[in-house]
Amino acid sequence: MTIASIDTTARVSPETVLSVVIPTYNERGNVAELIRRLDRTLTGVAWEAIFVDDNSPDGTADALKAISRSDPRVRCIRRVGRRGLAGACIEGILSSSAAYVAVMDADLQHDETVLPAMLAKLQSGQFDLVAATRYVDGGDASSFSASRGKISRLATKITQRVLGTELSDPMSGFFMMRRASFDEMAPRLSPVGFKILLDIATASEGLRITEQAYSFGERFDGESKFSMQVGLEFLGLLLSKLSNGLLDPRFIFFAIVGATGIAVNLLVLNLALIAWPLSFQFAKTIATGFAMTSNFILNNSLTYRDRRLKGLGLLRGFIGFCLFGAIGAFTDIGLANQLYAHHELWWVAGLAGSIVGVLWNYAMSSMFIWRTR
Ligand SMILES: Nc1nc2c(ncn2[C@@H]2O[C@H](COP(=O)(O)OP(=O)(O)O)[C@@H](O)[C@H]2O)c(=O)[nH]1
Ligand SMILES: [Mg+2]
Repeated sequence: MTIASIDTTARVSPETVLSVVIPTYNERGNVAELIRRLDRTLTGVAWEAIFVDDNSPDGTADALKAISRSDPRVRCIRRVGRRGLAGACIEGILSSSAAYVAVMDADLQHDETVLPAMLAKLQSGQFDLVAATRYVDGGDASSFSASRGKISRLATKITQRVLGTELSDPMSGFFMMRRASFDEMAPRLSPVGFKILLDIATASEGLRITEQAYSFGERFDGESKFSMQVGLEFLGLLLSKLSNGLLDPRFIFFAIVGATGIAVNLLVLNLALIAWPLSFQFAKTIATGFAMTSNFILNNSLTYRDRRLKGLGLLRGFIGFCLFGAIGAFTDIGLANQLYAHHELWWVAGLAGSIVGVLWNYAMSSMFIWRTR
């Protein structure tokens, strides 16, 4: 058979105009229904659905694979060994070649019937981004539980005040934008955290934004992944934005964890001195051991949550963390001694030593332990 004899025309589909990116973690029971609804709503639009699944234990990726066998508009990027909503959205968007990309949740809380209106707004050429919002006329967030609603409104107020953003619902994860605008800002976005819209909307000046009201629905199936941790990550993003992007959210977490390490160190030292009043050195060794361990555990489950180490990797990581920590401590002490010898301002010397120590530990942890760089 010669190549010329192969008929490819049957496989040529119209160029995709809209990619809908859907991050998933344990959403097996929702994906088929979501695709059905997208199909019903997006008539006349050449669309595709890009699911980004972080290796959900419930087999979401398998369910999607089965669907995509008969529906070529559906594909799934399965990420192994990583977690994180923002990072998943970024990867999904970058994998698209359509002119417009939307991001929405898989649980059917985001009303897909507003997608055509959002697309029309972008196609008018007047806007770069359309944010779907629960808090303008026509929008509705009444399906939030009372406490979740309170948290959401409070976080919205703080965000608006701190960042000066005009978005009425900056915490939303439902939006559509021009792919070209995204490409331009992609290197500046943080893969950590839950609130990618907020990051995007504040990542570049001059982004032309408009809103689209919608009613926030009930979760169709499964459970919410909202947690204390998500709240903390959001705080990290806010602080990072406040520093004008100078401080990476990850570094902010690393520094906060470091501060809790100092508290643990002092607390355990105090207790150990009560138990062994005669040996300061022994008590201090125990205190430092505790602080190192708690720092490692917190960093593994918070700072580097998306790269969390497990099993043997966890043990290896812990040993490395302690070794680099010891080198960091030497550097800290050495530098502080030098500065103190020349300037005799104890706190300047001490602070400078600590800052270099933290930077060293952060750089080594990022490069060699959790390997984010
Ligand atoms: N890929 C990926 N998706 C996630 C992760 N965490 C949450 N999601 C998805 O993000 C969307 C929003 O999460 P959800 O639990 O509904 O948050 P809530 O609506 O704020 O309660 C859902 O589609 C989740 O499956 C994650 O770590 N990785
Ligand atoms: Mg949800």
